[in-house]
Amino acid sequence: MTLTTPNPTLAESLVVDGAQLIGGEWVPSRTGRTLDVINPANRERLASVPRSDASDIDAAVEAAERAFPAWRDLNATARAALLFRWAALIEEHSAEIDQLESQEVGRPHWGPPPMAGQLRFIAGQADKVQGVSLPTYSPDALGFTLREPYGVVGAIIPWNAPGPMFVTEVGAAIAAGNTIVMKPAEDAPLTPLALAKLSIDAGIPAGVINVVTGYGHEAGAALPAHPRIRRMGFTGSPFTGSLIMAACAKNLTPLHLELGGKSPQVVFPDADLDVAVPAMVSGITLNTGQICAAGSRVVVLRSVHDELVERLATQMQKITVGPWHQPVNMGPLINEKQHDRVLGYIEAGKDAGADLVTGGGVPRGGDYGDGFFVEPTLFDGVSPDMKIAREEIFGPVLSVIAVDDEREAIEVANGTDYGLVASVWTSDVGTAIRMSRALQAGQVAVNNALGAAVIGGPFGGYKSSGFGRTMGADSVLEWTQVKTVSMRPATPAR
Ligand code: TXE
Repeated sequence: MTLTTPNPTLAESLVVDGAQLIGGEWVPSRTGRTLDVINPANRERLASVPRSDASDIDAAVEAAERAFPAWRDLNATARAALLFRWAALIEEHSAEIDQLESQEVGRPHWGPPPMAGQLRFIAGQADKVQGVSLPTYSPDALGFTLREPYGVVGAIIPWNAPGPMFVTEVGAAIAAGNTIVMKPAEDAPLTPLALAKLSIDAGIPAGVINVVTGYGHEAGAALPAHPRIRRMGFTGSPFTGSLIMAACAKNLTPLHLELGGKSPQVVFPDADLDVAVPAMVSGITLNTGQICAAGSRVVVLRSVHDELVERLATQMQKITVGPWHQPVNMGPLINEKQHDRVLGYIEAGKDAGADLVTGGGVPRGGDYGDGFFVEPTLFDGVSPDMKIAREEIFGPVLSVIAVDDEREAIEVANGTDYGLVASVWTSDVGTAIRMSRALQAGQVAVNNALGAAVIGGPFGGYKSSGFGRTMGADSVLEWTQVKTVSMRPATPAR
C-alpha cells in the first residue's frame, strides 16, 4: 500500500461545495443547512454538504419520477453503453477518487480502486435481464415472464467503502431500468457525490441518479418512509436495518439488507500458515477492520493453536498505523463514536478474561494528533460466549477461539447471529468441501480471507447478516419484479 499526503483542495475539485444532486441540478438543502465532512486522521474539515430532510427527499423522488419513463424505455443496450461510459470516466479519474475516498474514510490507498471493474460487470448485465418462456395449456397460447424495474427506488449506504457501495447499489438499480434516490452516509458523502458528478458527465440523464446528503435520522429516515419509493436497499448496522425494514413494512415496500458480520476463519492443522497468517491479519486490519466481511474470529484446531497465535502476533506487530507518513498499512477509525465503541470492546475482552496478546492501545501525540487511531489487537483464549466473539466490533480486533475437532469448529463458526462470510484454511479438498457446505454464510472462502478471488460473485448474508444480494448478476435481478404474461388470439382457432 502506498500513501500520498492529503490534498485539501481535492474535495473542491471533485464535488460542488455545499450541494447535492437532484434532477441533474446541484442544489443546497431546502433549509440551507449544511454539515461538515472531516478527515478522521486529523479532524480537519474536508467540505460541507447539504443537511437535508424529508422535503429534499420528496424533491428527489419527484425528479426521479420524471426521469423514470424515458430511462425505462431506453433500450437496454443503450442503457448499458451509458453505464460503460460512466465506468470509463471513473477509471480515468481513479487516482483522485481513490484519494478522496481515502481522505474521508481515513485509510491508506488500496491501489487501483475496484469501482470501475465492478460497474463494468453490472453494466454488462443491463441487456441480459431476461424472462423465461412458459408452457401453456393449449398450442394457441403463449406464456412468458418479463422482468421489469420497480420505478423510483431508494438506497442508503454506510461510510466504510462509499465508492464501491455507491457504484454497486446505484449501478445495479439503474441497469435494471429504475431511477434512484441515494442517501450516502454523513461521514463519507464526498466520494458518492464525485461519482454522481461523473455519471452526469457520462451522459446518464438528469434525474436517473439523485444523491441526497444528510443525517440518518433526518434525510435517511425519510427515504424508506416515502410512499412512492417502490423498493429499498440498505447496507449498515442491524439496528438501523430493522428501522428501515419497519418503515418499509408500513408502506409494504420490498427491500434488501446487508448488515455486517462476525466472520469466522477456520484454521485446520494442514493449512499453509505462510499464506493464511498474512491474509488473516490483512483481513482484519484493512480499512482498520471496518469491513462487513472482516474475518474477526479465528477458530483454530488445538494442535496448531500455539504456532498460529505466535505468528498472528508477529504479523500484527508489523502493521504500521498511520496518519500520513510512509509506509503505513492502517489508518484511523472513522469517528469518535466508532473509536469509543472499539475501545469499549477491547475493555470488554479484557474484563471477560480473554488474553490480550498484542495491541489494545491508542497511538497518540506527534503525527497521530487528534486522529481516531487504535492499535491492531489480538485476543487469545476467547470463548464463544464472550461479547467480543459474538458482536461485530468493526475495528482491528481479532479473537482466537481454540476447538478440539471439525464438529466443534463448525458449531463455533456457526454459533453467532451473523452469517456473512466464512473462511476455511486447509490443504485437504475433502475438508474444504465439507466445510463449504456446513458453514452458514452467504460467502465461503477457501484459502482466501475476503472471498476476493471471484469476479461477479453475489454478496449478501445468511441469518441476521441480512437478505438479498448486492453484487453480481443477482444484484441487478434484485431490482426487478417479475410479470407473467399469458396470451391467446382474440378468437380461438376452431
Ligand atoms: O451505522 P448505521 P453506524 C455496523 C458496524 C458499526 C455499526 C454502527 O458494526 O460499528 O454498524 O455504525 C443511515 N433511517 N456497520 O452507526 O446507523 C446513516 O446515515 C435511515 C456495518 O455508522 O447503520 C448511514 O447512511 N437511515 C455495516 C447508514 O444508515 C439511517 C457498515 C449506516 O449507518 C438511520 C456500517 C435511520 N434512522 C456499519 N440511521 C456493514 N454492513 O458493512 C442511520 N442511517
